[in-house]
Amino acid sequence: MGLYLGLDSSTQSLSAVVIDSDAGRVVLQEAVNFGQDLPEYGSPHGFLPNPDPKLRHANPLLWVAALDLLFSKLKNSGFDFGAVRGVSGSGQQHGSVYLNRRISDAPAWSTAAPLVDQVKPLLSRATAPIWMDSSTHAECGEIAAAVGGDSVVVSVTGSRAIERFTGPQIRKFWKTEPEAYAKTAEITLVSAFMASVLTGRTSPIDFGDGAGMNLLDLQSGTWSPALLAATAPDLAQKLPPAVPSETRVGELAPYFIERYGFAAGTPVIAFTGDNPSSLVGMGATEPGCAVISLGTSDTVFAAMREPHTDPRGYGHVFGNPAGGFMCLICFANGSLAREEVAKRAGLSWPAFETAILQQTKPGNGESSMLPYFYPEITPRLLEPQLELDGSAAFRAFQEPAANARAIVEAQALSMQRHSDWIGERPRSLRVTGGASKNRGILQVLADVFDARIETLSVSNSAALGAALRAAHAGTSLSWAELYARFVVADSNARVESSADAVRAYSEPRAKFARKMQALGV
Ligand code: XUL
Repeated sequence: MGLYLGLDSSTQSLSAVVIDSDAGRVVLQEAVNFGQDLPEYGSPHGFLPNPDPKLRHANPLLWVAALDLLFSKLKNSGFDFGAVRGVSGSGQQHGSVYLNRRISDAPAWSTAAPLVDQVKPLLSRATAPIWMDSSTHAECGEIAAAVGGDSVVVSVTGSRAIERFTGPQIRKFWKTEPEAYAKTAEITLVSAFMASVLTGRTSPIDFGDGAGMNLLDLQSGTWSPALLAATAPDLAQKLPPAVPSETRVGELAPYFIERYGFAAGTPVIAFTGDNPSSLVGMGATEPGCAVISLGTSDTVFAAMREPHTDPRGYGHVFGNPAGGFMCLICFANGSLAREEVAKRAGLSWPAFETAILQQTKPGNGESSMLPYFYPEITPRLLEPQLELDGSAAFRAFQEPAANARAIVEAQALSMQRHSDWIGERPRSLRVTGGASKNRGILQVLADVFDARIETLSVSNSAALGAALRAAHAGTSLSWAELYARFVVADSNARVESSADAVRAYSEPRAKFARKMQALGV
């Protein structure tokens, strides 16, 4: 039996998926929800509440505590860690962790104390800026100016200087806390941090997640000296090396073997970003298949034939964990914005689905919404922009069904508009993430994109992708063989577009485009 464990450390939870590569079976799925299961960290949505919507940091110790909690849950349920042949994982992208010692130089984890108590003294910065942070506008401008403009940043790193990306965040840390920066021996990503904790050694950063830092030269696969210099002093010494995603970065530390019963020598494959990992989990590492992931952030991504960049400057090019590149567009107003509408309109989640499917029509009459409850990444809006067009009741969130449809239509129109540069019009889209269970949302996506929507039987595609990456490294199975076993379309959840509905979106699409033009984005 060949069991492979995939972990996904995302914004709101840490999940595990275990697959049996021989039997072609998902053996278990388990998760720890940061807000519900670890309330002592005061992070109901996984990050530290801050009245300034531009500031979004998380406590990295929460992620470490979640790892022990998740493994304890699995152990208590009788799971045999000794049968696991390999581990890999993914993390929310761009977030960075700052350590006063390289993890490789820290004492080996002792089984006498919880992991979190041993990691705490290693932090040179108590909090980690995460992908939702948009407080580094000035630093983005400084970095771009230092290297000759945003066009240079795009051509080297695949993205222009972006507020949530790690380089601008590192620069802000250096500018605002120079002493703490000087004491920092290691700066790593959430993904590589989790791999480092598991191996007890500094883990390299993979090309998939490393490309989300504004520091990696995509062509050479090494840190760009010009961008390092433009970001902060002595940065080269503080970053782990960048490596291909299939790299074996070490083996599980004795702590995990003694405490949970993993086999000695269990290999750990480089962790990557949650989106690159989802590309694998959705079986989409070959061009021609686009994915929409509906999570805390909504993302649209696809493998790329040739790396090319978004002329509007919002999209990104990352490493594809199976080799080559992928493109990605990220929307910050994803599930938290949908939840906000549900809350303001007084709708339960099932009612939100019924509202779209049964109580409203494509195009939503005259009711529409600019859906930016929070600063937005795509289009780049540093201030929230919430605007409702329609009756007074609609504007006051007192037409719950129309309010629900309005946010979902606005999100879908935005996804379509801002993914047009990918250049391939997909006939079918694979949709994943928590909200992909909502058929109302799937129907709107089908009609706006005029495409068939498919969902897969495992909903945590990032953790599944991690398990598949561990299995790919540990067996002779090809990607195609692994996909045939594990990437199974849910035949009950296929949604087709309807010609009438497709037509109904031509005016809302034009109206949405006018709104974007008026905002200058
Ligand atoms: C991608 C991005 C988000 C996070 C969410 O660029 O910022 O999708 O990866 O975890």
